Amino acid sequence: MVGRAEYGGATRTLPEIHSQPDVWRSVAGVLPDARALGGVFDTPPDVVVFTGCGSSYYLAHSAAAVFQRIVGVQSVAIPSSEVVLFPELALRAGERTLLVVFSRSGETTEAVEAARVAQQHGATVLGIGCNPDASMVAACNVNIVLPAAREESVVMTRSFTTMLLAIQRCAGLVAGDTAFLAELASLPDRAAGLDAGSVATIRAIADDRAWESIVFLGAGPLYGVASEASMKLTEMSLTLANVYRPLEFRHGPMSLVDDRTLVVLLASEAGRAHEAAVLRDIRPYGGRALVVAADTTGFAADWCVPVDAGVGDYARAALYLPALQSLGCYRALAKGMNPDEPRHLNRFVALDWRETAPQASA
Ligand code: F1P
Repeated sequence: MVGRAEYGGATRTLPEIHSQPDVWRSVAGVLPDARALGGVFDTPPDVVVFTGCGSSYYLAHSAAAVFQRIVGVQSVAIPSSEVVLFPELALRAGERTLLVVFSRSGETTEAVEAARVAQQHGATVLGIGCNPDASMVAACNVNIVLPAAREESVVMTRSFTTMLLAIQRCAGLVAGDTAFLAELASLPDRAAGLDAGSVATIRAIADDRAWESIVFLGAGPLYGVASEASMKLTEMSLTLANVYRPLEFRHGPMSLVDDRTLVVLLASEAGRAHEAAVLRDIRPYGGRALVVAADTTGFAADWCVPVDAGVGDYARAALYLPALQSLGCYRALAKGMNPDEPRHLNRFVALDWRETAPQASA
């Protein structure tokens, strides 16, 4: 076990980040074939609603993009609180709906309640989490549990990417897409974001006090991953972080850019030329840029971190996170904070709804 000194004080979070490629290898054992899906896709749903809270909601965004592309079924991402408070926006009568709820702990009140509400509305519910004994397990029709991905740290790192790989594998199994399944199987060996050169780049950015706020840009299947990267900077280092789809940035948020801004582009292959143009448009306003891409050439960026080019946009999403999770961790350490103990946060949010539940109508 590497000592505290080598990780500059992050005794739990950094080793958990670095452990991701090995933990990803556990997914195929949990989901050996389509039978592990418990029949939830035997009758194809009309729509798949992905849901969760916090990081697990951002995971739902990437999951919905992957599922719609690989399976071809209409897929959307909705926060669990919205499923509970506005079920009519998530669960339409007469539609065969599958609700997929992500929750590392399986104890987040809104997530467990969303599963219960969905069942009450006739939906089938698939739970994906890391705790086999959680309340969520009983609230779902079928569960996929990944205990090897659980962290000791408060913030989610390997649990996020491992649950993402699990739902990606589900999509490949449902679609019978052997090429996509092969791409996923190759990911642990492609997690190049952890090589020494990338870590050195990330540490240099984290130590650079010329920037204060940060903007993440990600499109398609990368928007959820970009949202998660933004949340890591917020949770671990208390950095003001925003996230947008790249081409949305010109439509207002561009006014944010000044010489204290760091823009991080998670570049896709599909949108590469347009995304590169956004970075070029940003540079005259000051600020620095990091591009994370399969091919980092041709971008107007101060720093580049490569991710493996050997798989497509829909398989590659998880590869962007080890480097960006590390940025949040090292930024916290550079600011004299402990990323293992983020301010005001717990491992999950448990609410006592006995006091705030809508009063039963007279
Ligand atoms: C959801 C969550 C985390 C967040 C914090 C509080 O947890 O919002 O995303 O980082 O730990 O809980 P879970 O439902 O995935 O267990």
